[in-house]
Amino acid sequence: MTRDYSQFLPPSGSGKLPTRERSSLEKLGWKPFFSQQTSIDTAVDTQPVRVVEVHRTGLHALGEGFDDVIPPRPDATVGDWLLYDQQHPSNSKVLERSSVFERRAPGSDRKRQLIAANVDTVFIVSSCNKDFNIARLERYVALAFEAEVTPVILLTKADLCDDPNLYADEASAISNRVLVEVLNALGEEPIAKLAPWCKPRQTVAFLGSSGVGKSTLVNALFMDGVADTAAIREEDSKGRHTTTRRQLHFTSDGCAVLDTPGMRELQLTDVEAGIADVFADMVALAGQCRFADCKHDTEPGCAIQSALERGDIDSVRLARWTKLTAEERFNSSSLAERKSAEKSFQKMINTVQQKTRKRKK
Ligand SMILES: Nc1nc2c(ncn2[C@@H]2O[C@H](COP(=O)(O)OP(=O)(O)OP(=O)(O)O)[C@@H](O)[C@H]2O)c(=O)[nH]1
Ligand SMILES: [Mg+2]
Ligand SMILES: [Zn+2]
Repeated sequence: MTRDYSQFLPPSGSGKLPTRERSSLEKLGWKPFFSQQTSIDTAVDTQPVRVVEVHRTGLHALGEGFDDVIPPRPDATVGDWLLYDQQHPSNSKVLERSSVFERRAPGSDRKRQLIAANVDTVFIVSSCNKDFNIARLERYVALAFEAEVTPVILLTKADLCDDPNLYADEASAISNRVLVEVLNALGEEPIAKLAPWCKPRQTVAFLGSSGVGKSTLVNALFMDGVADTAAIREEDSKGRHTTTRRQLHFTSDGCAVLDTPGMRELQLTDVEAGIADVFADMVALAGQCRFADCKHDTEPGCAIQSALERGDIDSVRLARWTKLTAEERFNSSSLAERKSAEKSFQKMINTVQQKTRKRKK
């Protein structure tokens, strides 16, 4: 299969700006998309600042001659641009975002949690070891597709693995719209391999489990230890949650690099379109089922069941799609809807698991 990666490379015009020095705002990732939302007059009273770190007590923000902690607000996250009103901070305005990642927070309150805003490329990092999990990668890719952020899968620790291509092949099968790079994050290759996306005025983010090498890659881009790293547990390849908060770093030529703490769990919410993009073949088949509300179970005229019988689709992947879709629907519903859905959701999971078990036998 030939792949067209061109749509996922940053636009060619976003490279060097040879004729003039980049302003300090541009070095923080300021682009026409944001400047169109303000005017010179407005910017004088309320200067644009970018959130580079979220603390419990405030937002660390940078701007032109500005480096300060400003009052916290729940609707702003790392990567956001604010028109900061120094006199009345609560009047500051969060600018419309070019993209946003959010998830359903773990724990009992399960609120929506903003992960990051205004990201152009997300590096979904996993390792060629026990961390590798195709269902988890699919989740991250769905999240990126939903946010219309370019996903790139980075498989680290190739140097510790006998056959990294096995991992690369599996990851490449997720979607023909995602590029997969295999690398040794401690070696010489990261800068060259990530260069197509790490350009001036671009914001790139590293997401993935703890211990996969996100901070190691950040350090590689800076050729300097800007981020702490620590060894993983050998027996199960689990990391130690070394990075504890999301943090934007800026390269000298103005690429914003977001390091994030390893996520224990990525519960998707409001990413129906993103999931449909990852499982586009399944969605297309489902459209051919006789009944619009087909559960792809025992209904007559089910195109999914027919494809399964013909061996055109993989039952394990089908089970992942069914589970992810049901989970997303559940997470995106209101609390009241969720309570009533909880029972049927659990029942569905049990059925899927039973079926997968049977098919594997
Ligand atoms: N040999 C080898 N070691 C790597 C590679 N990538 C990361 N490591 C090591 O793996 C360990 C974990 O790397 P980190 O960069 O701290 O991982 P992280 O993803 O930032 O982890 P958290 O901050 O806990 O989320 C460190 O000891 C790194 O030196 C790689 O490609 N090859
Ligand atoms: Mg880290
Ligand atoms: Zn069906």
